[in-house]
Formats: sequence, structure tokens, C-alpha cells
Amino acid sequence: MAKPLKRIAVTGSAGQIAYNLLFRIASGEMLGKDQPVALQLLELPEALPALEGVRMELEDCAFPLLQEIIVTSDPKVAFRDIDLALLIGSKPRGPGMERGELLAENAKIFVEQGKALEAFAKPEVQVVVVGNPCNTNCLIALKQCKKIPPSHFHAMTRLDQNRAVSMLAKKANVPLSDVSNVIIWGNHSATQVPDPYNARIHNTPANEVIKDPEWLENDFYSQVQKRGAAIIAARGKSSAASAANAIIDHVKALYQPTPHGNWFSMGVYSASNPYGIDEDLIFSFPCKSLGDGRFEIVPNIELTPNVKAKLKATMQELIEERSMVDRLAVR
Ligand code: NAX
Repeated sequence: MAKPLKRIAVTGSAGQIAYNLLFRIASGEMLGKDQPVALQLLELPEALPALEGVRMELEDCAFPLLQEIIVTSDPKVAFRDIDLALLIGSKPRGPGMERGELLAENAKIFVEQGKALEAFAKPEVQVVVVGNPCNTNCLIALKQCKKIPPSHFHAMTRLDQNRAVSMLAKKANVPLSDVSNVIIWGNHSATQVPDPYNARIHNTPANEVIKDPEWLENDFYSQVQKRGAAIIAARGKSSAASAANAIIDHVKALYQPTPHGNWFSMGVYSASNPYGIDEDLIFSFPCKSLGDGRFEIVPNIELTPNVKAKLKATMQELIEERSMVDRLAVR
């Protein structure tokens, strides 16, 4: 018997990440080759003509799993009865824009979208926030909702994780499949903390395989943190294909039970976390999925003193972002 249709809302759907994502979702790469989907695409009114072009291309692929496409600038329409929300659209930083201004502009978007999720999405919807600043945008959306549990809100740090995996494999000169358990702690920003000490290569701690403490302590961190900027410098545009790929990895990790002993990273609500992080943030932790979107934060991971100090700094940044939003009274 055919599986029931899953409705997926994608915001910012005329943007470059969505252009690299929608066709892969419709082909079954994200939710499975037997999972029919409806795409409910949200854009700003001025981007609707471009989005019509994307709709035409989706139709021209004749994907058997793609049963319906909705194109709209109204969150009420885009979020109706959805099972999954991929919130990619956000306001980019303009020339001379202060960080507070950027947070405020985005807060308005995520207040509106959070309210629409609460009113129109299924209560079991899973929400993945990609649009930056994604942790704080996610917290803002979460705060608008009562029927949707906080554990259903996630911010994407999977691209950072994938970048870190790739860099460790390259440095150790091993296949990518040998690298596992890489953690990204904290904010998806320059203060994020990629953790090489709990990563494994052939099931051995990465720092015992890569015997270059100087590289692990300095270059590895900064290369992961600055990879986005390096791509912009090279391509003249921000990472889109790798971001779309990370969204697919994030959603798959959420819906499939995590293999024993492994974990993956995502920004999740920090209430009752086992690492002493402020309990009202969206913070990236090592997580283990139980399947169907249920997950646990993996406890008892040992942190080096340096990683601990960096965790404090990234938490502090998130607390500041939250208080800026609170001061603007938009949360
Ligand atoms: P684009 O500028 O190509 O596309 C963004 C689209 O969002 C635009 O078409 C715009 O019209 C739309 N949009 C803006 N406000 C909207 C709203 N209120 N409702 C619906 N649509 C809206 O950006 P793109 O490269 O696709 O990046 C999108 C976001 O992802 C940015 O905020 C970017 O910073 C963020 N990223 C996050 C990453 C992560 O790892 N979490 C990595 C990639 C990316 O940098």
C-alpha cells in the first residue's frame, strides 16, 4: 500500500539553496523512494515570478513521488497541514547593517512564521531552521508555539559537521567513511566549536590518528569556522549545493535511528541538557535519533578544558543574541 502523503513547506524557495534542494526532495532522496510528497513553497511576493519558473521545472521533471506543488507568499497557505518545515528564507545582512538590526529584521520573519506554524501545521511537524542567524531564528519560532513541542525545532549545523568530517579525512588521508562522531557544539556562527577530540577515525580518537596537536587546536577550528567565507570569496556566492545536501543529511538523520555508538550534530532546545548550557537556547549538541524525529542529546561526552572554554564563549554569544531580541521585544 502507498505511504500517506507528506507535506513539506520550504521557505526561501526561489533562493539558491532551495534550487539545489527541491529536486532532490521530489526525487525521493530525502524521505525515501517510496514516500509521496507535496511541496508547499513560500516566497516573498516579489520572488513569486521566479518561483513560478522553479515550479515549471519541477513539473518538467515528472517526478512520480511529487503529487502536489503549492506556490504562495502566504505562510498560512504554505504551512497548512505540513509534516516538515524547512525554513531557509531569511533577511540577508545588507551593507552597513548592524548585527542587532539583522536580528530584529529576522525576528519579525520568524515570529510571523512561528505563529503560522502553530496555527496551521500538524502538531507533530518537525521544523528545521537554516536561514541565519539560524539558532536564534529557531528559538524565536519555537517561542510562538504551544502545541508543537520545543523538541521539534532544530537549527542546522550539519553543513559544519560535514565540512569537519571532510577536513579530518583529508588530513588523515583516509576515506570519508572512516570518520565518525564529529561534533559541532553551539552556535552556527564563527564561535561554533568543532570537536576533533571526540571524533573517531577507524574508531580511534581522531587526535590519536592525526598526531598534529597544533593543526587540531588551531587550523582545524578556523578552517571549519571560515569555510563559508572561503566559498564566498572563491565563488562570489555563498554555499548552496553543500547547504542543500546538509539539509537532506539533517532530515535523514532525524528520521532514521542512529547506529549504536554514533551521533550527529544539530541545534536543539537546550532545556535539561547534560552539559550545563543555559537552558533556554537553541544550541548544537551531539544527538542520537530514535527514529521518527525523536532524539536524545548524547550525555557523558568528555570535553577538553579548551573545548569547555570555547563552549562558554559560543553560549555567551547565543545569550547575547537572545537578549538583543528580547530588548527589541520581538520574541
Ligand atoms: P538566497 O538569497 O539565494 O535565497 C533566500 C530566499 O529567501 C530569497 O529568494 C528571498 O526572497 C527569500 N525570503 C526572504 N525572506 C523571506 C520570507 N520572509 N519568507 C519567505 N521567503 C523569504 O539565500 P540562500 O543562499 O538560499 O540562503 C538562505 C539562508 O541560508 C541564508 O540566511 C543563509 O545565511 C543561510 N545559510 C545557512 C546555513 C546553515 O548551515 N545553517 C548554510 C548556508 C547558508 O549560508
